[in-house]
Amino acid sequence: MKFIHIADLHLGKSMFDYPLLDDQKAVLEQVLGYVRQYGADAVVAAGDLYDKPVPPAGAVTVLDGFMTALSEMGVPLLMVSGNHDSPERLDFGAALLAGKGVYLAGAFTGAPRKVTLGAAGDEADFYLLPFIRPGDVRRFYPDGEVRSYDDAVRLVLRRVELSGTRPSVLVAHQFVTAGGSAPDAGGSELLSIGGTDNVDVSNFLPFQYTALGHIHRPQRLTRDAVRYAGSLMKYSFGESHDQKSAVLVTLRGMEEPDIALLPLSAPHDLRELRGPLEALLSPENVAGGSPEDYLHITLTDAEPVADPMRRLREVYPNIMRLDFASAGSYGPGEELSAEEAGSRSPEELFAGFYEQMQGQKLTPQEALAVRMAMDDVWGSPEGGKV
Ligand SMILES: [Mn+2]
Repeated sequence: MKFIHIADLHLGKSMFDYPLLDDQKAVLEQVLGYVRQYGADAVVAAGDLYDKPVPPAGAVTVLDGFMTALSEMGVPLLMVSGNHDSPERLDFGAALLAGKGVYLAGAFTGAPRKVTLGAAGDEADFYLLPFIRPGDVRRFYPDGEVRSYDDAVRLVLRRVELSGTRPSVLVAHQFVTAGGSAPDAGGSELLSIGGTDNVDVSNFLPFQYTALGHIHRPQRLTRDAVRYAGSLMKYSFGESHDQKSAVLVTLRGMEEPDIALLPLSAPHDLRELRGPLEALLSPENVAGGSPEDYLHITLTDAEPVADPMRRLREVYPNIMRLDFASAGSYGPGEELSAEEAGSRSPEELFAGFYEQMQGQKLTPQEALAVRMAMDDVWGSPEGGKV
C-alpha cells in the first residue's frame, strides 16, 4: 500500500492581489502525474484545502476537478478540514462521495473517521481527524478533562482502537511540537500567539504514519513517519528558498514506512531579487528563474530612481512587492537618551535622522529647505516645541 500525502492547498489564495489559482491547479496536476507514475493507491490531503471558509467559485471548481480526476482513476482521496476551512461546508455530499472513493472529514463527530483501504493482505486503516479545538472535543466528552489542544487530541486518540495487525495512518491538522520545541514555520500560516494550541508529537506514537497539515514548511517531527507535507506552493517570501513537495509513503506492515519526497513546483516561482535598478533591468544579470516569476524586488540604489515600478514591470510583469534598501539600511545610527534628544535642536535631530536613512549628510541647501519647512509648520525660528 502506497499513498501520496499533501497538505495546505489553500485553493483560492491570493498574494498581493495576485490570484494563485492557475498555479495551484498546475501543481495539483503534478500530483496527479505522480499518482500515475508511482501507481499510488490513495491520496491524502491534510487540511486547509481552501484558503477561506467560503472559497471563491474557481477554487471549488479546481478541487472538484482534482476529486473527479482521482475518482476516474479509481484512486481514493482522503481529506480533513484545516483551520482555514469551514467544516460543515466541506462535508457537503460527504456520504455520497464516499461511494466514489472520496472520504471527507469536515466537522468533528466525536472520533476520527476510519477508512480501511487496500487489497486483501495489504490493507491499511486511515483515521481522519479534522482540525479540532478543545471546545469541539468537550462537547462530546463533558466528563473528560480537556483544557488544552493537547488534552483534546490525546483524549480522542486514546479512544481509537488500532487493529494491531494492519498499519494505521493518522491524518490531522494541528500545531505539533516535539517536547516543547516548535516546528519550523514558513511564515504564511495562521498561528496562534504563544503556542497555546500545541499538541505533542508523542500522541502519534501508535501510528505507523502521521500525515500532518498546518505548518507550510515540509518537515519531519522526531521520526520520518510523522511529518508535515508542507504547503502546495510557496505562500510567503519567507518560503522562497523552500522546496515544496508531496510525500510518497510506502507502508511496510507494522514496520516504519518508506518515505520519498516528490518535488512540487508552480509555473511561477516565488523569488526575491536585490540590486540596483539598472542591473536588474537586464534580466541576464539575474541568475535563475523566469522573468515571469512572482517577485519581491529590493532596490539598493543610493540615489532616488525615477518610476522604478513601471520600468521594472516592463521586464518583470509579476512584481508582487518592491522595497528600497536605502530606507533605514545604514544601521541603527547613534542611540540618544530622551535627555540627550531633548538637548538638541529639531534641525540637529533631523540631520541625524537623514544621515542614518540616506547614508550621507544634508547639503547646505537641503538643510536650508528643512529649516524653511520647520518655520512654515511652527511659525517662528524659535519654534520646535510641539
Ligand atoms: Mn495552512
